Amino acid sequence: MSGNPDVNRNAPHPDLANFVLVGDVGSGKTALTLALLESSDQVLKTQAVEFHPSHVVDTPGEFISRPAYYGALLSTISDISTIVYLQPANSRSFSLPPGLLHVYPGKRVVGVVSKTDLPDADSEAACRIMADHNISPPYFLTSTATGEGVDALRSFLISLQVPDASTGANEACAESAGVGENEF
Ligand SMILES: Nc1nc2c(ncn2[C@@H]2O[C@H](COP(=O)(O)OP(=O)(O)OP(=O)(O)O)[C@@H](O)[C@H]2O)c(=O)[nH]1
Ligand SMILES: [Mg+2]
Repeated sequence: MSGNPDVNRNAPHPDLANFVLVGDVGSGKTALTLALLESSDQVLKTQAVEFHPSHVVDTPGEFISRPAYYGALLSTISDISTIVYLQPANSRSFSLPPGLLHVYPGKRVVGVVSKTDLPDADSEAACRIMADHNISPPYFLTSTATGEGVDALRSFLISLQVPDASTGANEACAESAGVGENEF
């Protein structure tokens, strides 16, 4: 894992740190990672865990779509405090493995609706799916095609580096989700 401060010093957002993106194959993890980092790298299929500076970690979707990879996922997230879970706006299936967060009950989970620009997007439904699976609001509605929500998510993730901050999410979606605290 690269936590090299010399590398990070040149990053546009040196305080963006300590989170891992998880979500189904093609849910938009790599595109969102690069947008958050303001990287001009090409979005390619993720073949293995990718460690960016400051413990920003992009995972292959196979990590959660194939139980054989759960062990690899667990070891990848072990020393990272925040899990960013992507729920595509046009998907009705929830893909965070059941029980994953029970192994590491101290993790914060940030719910992100990805691909909100798609014609068949239903962001409200995506929020409800996360709420139904005990991911608490706020939720962040994002599109790397339009840039929607990327700055707000980045600000929120940076704010997590200091205690007791939580701003910038889509409140309307959070309210419509109508859930309380999660159990993680
Ligand atoms: N329209 C639209 N397309 C997106 C968005 N985000 C990602 N995509 C596209 O969706 C495809 C998959 O995006 P990736 O970022 O590679 O998805 P991933 O979750 O990293 O996929 P794996 O690495 O296979 O797990 C690519 O063709 C992206 O260009 C978005 O917000 N809107
Ligand atoms: Mg990827």
